[in-house]
Amino acid sequence: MFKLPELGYSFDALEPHIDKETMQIHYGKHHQAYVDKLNDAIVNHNDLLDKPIEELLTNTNAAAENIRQAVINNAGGHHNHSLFWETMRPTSSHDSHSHLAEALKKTFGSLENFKAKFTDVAVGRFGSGWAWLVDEGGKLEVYSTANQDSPLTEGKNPILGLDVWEHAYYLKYQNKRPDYIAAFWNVVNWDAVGTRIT
Ligand code: MN3
Repeated sequence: MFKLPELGYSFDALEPHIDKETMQIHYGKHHQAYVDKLNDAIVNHNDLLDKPIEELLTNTNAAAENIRQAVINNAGGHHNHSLFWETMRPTSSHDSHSHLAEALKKTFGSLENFKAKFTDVAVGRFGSGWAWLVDEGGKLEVYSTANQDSPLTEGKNPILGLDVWEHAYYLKYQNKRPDYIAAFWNVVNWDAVGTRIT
């Protein structure tokens, strides 16, 4: 059965950009609920129980029709959030800006251009969803998905993701999604993102 991954830092480690209470609820309630609902959906499906989460998402047709949407939603929710926690690091730590900076510069012209494009996509996602930097066969791309839909289901490898559901920012930022996105850049773990490039 699936379970919550270790967070790797304390709930207040991303303050003041991502507040402690949001982290407690987001990780402990929202992410936990995706894990629980995923386990509930597949409990009687032995063929799915052994599969890694990535495989559930790359081949959603392997799930029986009556549980398929639950798998898409909750395996997506579990994988997206697991990646999200690892995409951030405590405000006290620093990163080395490795080969990722070069790749972003090559694709988007500059890091600032990349951030601007990503921000546009994140602000523009109507309703709930995620903004992504994906690696598709060595080609970097920015786009967004609705709900908990995973880029893996579309054959794209997510290397940086930002949750733009209101539950990710409403307590601190209320309706000001752009302020939350701007704050996010202060806690991005560029080293972790860089290791995900294939
Ligand atoms: Mn969330």
